[in-house]
Amino acid sequence: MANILVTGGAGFIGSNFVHYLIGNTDHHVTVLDALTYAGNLASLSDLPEDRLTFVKGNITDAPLVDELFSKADAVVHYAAESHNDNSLDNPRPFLDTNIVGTFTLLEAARKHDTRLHHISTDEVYGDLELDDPERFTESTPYNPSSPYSSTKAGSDLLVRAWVRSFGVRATLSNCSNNYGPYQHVEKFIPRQITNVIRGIQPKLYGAGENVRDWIHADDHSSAVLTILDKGVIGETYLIGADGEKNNKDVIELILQLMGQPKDAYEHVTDRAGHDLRYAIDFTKLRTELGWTPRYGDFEAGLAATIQWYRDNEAWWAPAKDGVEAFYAARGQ
Ligand code: NAD
Ligand code: TDX
Repeated sequence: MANILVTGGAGFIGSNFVHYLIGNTDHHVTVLDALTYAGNLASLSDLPEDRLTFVKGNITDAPLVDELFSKADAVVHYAAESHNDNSLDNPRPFLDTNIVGTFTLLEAARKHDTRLHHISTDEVYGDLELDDPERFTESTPYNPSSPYSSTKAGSDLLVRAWVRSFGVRATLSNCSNNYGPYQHVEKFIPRQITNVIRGIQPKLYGAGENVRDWIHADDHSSAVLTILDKGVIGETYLIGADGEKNNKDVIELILQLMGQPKDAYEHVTDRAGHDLRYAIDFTKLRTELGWTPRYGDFEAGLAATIQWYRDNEAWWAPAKDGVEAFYAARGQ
């Protein structure tokens, strides 16, 4: 049994990973999370207390990070400011958390020789044309578009530099768009599901041709655990599940699964600098570490996610009005 420190474990993907770790290993989990607007302790409330220690704190707090690293066998780093639209509104917290926060963890990993896995995104590679036959691979050049993705790219480069310069034992992964339970209502899929539940028209940015490569959060978790167990230090692994879909098709599928006419949505102001298409080639993870995704059926996964939001209104309702007011002020 090991003590795994999970930063950002009260957020969307982090909390799914904590559930996955507790359900599939005998590790003890320590969560370090600042409980920003995006963190929610209720996402961890059904877990056994003897398996989980929660620490409310900031990843930029060097003494706290140092103390937690001294007691951790491995660290998985999810904590981030994660929403592109927020980064267009107020970039500063993205630099503080994503850049300075990652730097703070790297210094602690260096001091304690702690195994670290850094979670990142396919957005560091920029975007692809709709008809481009290529997909992102581990050797695609970095070309981020937004304040969010540029700070994630910066954090990745810090990790690579600390591996090379100081011998820090780190791996990296860059994953495509996740969906599943516990995702904040600011994000595309939960926003539209909760709009329908509330009787608000779903909102599609621009024409909705933009393509995202969807993966279930549990598949992301199993891939991260595989990399933590078998990944080669210093290596980057792309995580995806062959889930490319355009936003218009996803919104229509949500409406159909929720018993609404499939055109019952509105087009709103497009995102500034909106990336057109992301697509992941995860051959390296499949062939070198033997990982494969288990959630092949997007429609079934989406239906289960819709049911989760129907069953857990108390989890998302407190954030809903504020999120819609933020978007309304932006014409979105
Ligand atoms: P999220 O916004 O839902 O959760 C982020 C969590 O980090 C929250 O619990 C928040 O309280 C915490 N946090 C933020 N700043 C902190 C700080 N300074 N100190 C401590 N805790 C802090 O994000 P998410 O969607 O779960 O994303 C998690 C990670 O996965 C991020 O690194 C993100 O870049 C990456 N990622 C996300 C996706 C996706 O589709 N959501 C895809 C690929 C990669
Ligand atoms: O109301 C909306 N309408 C809409 O059309 C919202 C909120 C979004 N969109 C579009 C924008 C994107 O093309 O849907 C797509 C998905 O949007 P988001 O959920 O904001 O995700 P995205 O910007 O693709 O980034 C996500 O995946 C990669 C995560 O938020 C990032 O943290 C991750 O790195």
